[in-house]
Amino acid sequence: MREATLCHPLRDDDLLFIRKQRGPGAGNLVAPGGKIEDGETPRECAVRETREEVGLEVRGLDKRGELRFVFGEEPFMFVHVFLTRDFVGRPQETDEGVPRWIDTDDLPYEEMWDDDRYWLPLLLDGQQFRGEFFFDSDGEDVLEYDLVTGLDF
Ligand code: 8DG
Repeated sequence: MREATLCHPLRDDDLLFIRKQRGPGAGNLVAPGGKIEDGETPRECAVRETREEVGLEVRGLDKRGELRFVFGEEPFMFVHVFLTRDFVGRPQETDEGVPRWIDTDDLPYEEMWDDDRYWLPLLLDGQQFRGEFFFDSDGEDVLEYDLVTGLDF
């Protein structure tokens, strides 16, 4: 299964998102992140993708989650989820899109992947989690999921 990362910068009560421009999930609001390259650790990937996609230099990362996605019968992606409050720079527009800080009390889940509504509240609540999400074969809707908390990454 392909492995990828998500890196959620948190500034006071705001999380940083960009609107994904291409590929699966295009049009969704997502955190910076992407596929892990050969020889790269998940943390290195999260730092690189955040630099490339929004121009922030991440200094410290908290690993908060591991998510496994299945589309129909097909494994789609395994994603390491990080949170960071420790970064320098200002988010900048890149080819990946226009970055946007969004108040965590008012997150527009309807503009995100269908699974995010289940685990983003755990991330914001300081929890660590592992989840498995079974989507329809188009990768549009979550049909079933299993989410456990109380982990220590
Ligand atoms: P590319 O060079 O292949 O175009 O892009 P990349 O940036 O390396 O990879 P990508 O296709 O954008 O990587 C997938 C990203 O999408 C990765 O950050 C993980 C994220 N992602 C999923 N599924 C879900 C999901 O259900 N929710 C959220 N929030 N993010 C997801 O793959």
